[in-house]
Amino acid sequence: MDRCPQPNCFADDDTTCTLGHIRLDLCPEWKRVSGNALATLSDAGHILLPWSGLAMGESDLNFVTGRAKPITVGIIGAESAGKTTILGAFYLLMGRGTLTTDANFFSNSYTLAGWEAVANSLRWKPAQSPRFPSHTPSGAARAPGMLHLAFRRKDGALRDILFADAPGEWFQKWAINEQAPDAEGARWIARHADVTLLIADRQALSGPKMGTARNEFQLLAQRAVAETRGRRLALVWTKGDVDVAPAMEAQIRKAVASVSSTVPEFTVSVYPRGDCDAAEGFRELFGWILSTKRAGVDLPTLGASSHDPLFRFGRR
Ligand SMILES: Nc1nc2c(ncn2[C@@H]2O[C@H](COP(=O)(O)OP(=O)(O)O)[C@@H](O)[C@H]2O)c(=O)[nH]1
Ligand SMILES: [Mg+2]
Repeated sequence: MDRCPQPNCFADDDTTCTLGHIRLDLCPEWKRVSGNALATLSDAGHILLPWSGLAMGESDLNFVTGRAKPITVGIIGAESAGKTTILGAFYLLMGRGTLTTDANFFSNSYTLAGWEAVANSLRWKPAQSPRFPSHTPSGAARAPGMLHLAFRRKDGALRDILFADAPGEWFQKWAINEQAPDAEGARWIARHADVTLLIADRQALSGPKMGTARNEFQLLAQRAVAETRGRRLALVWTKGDVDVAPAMEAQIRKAVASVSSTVPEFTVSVYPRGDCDAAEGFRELFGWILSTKRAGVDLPTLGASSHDPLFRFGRR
């Protein structure tokens, strides 16, 4: 079958059935259109979940956005720059209870299966050392897969965070041509990200193709910086265990400096460096992400203006 007729159903892409059926052969809608008439009352006892736990697409976001507007984190970087590894490391540290301090407790996640898929290969298992996550495929999907985490602060307030993990190919196309038809996902991230992590891959910036890697980073930084327009941006060096020439580091910093001279910098690595625990870099980065505050809406006092709200607030 080509498409489930339910609006916003992506079951035929092996992702989320909008009615919550994990097994498609139990979905009455699916059976109806696929000509299998056996679907009926026998399914009534099944408990349905409205989501699958896998990474979310744009139309699943109402589970999260109905509660409060989440903070969306866009991870922008070239292919194999270490983007998915950052997410896997966050999840493993969270599982050990060491990602955040007492000021922010893990509360819930709508995408635990998605997190597992990312982090599973990074785990130590009996008779097998960890591997890196498999390549994030660009495939046919046009929007990024979103991973969700929610934290509760000491004062009881909840904070939802969405991480957009996208394949590097999208960003490379977007850096060259902002309007590239197959860079829709990169444009989505640039438009929605409250926090942008711009990834500088130390391995690429010191390897045999370091010149190309630098040029690509400069293009990507230029585009990302132009799009941030006052939103938070950090420079994140991945593969911190790899040495990079100081002159190259300076060129990378210069490429992001046009936004402000105080772009925060973080270095992460899955290997320990000197006395420094490998987890520390990831914790620092996560702490910075969690410190993001939503700009409050500044409501004018009543009677201050008789204009239509459109002229007071504009339209965003
Ligand atoms: N040396 C080193 N290599 C890393 C590190 N993190 C990731 N890598 C390498 O980078 C590759 C790509 O990582 P991945 O997270 O899939 O990159 P993505 O394409 O940006 O999501 C991995 O397969 C590893 O070989 C690190 O901390 N140190
Ligand atoms: Mg990836």
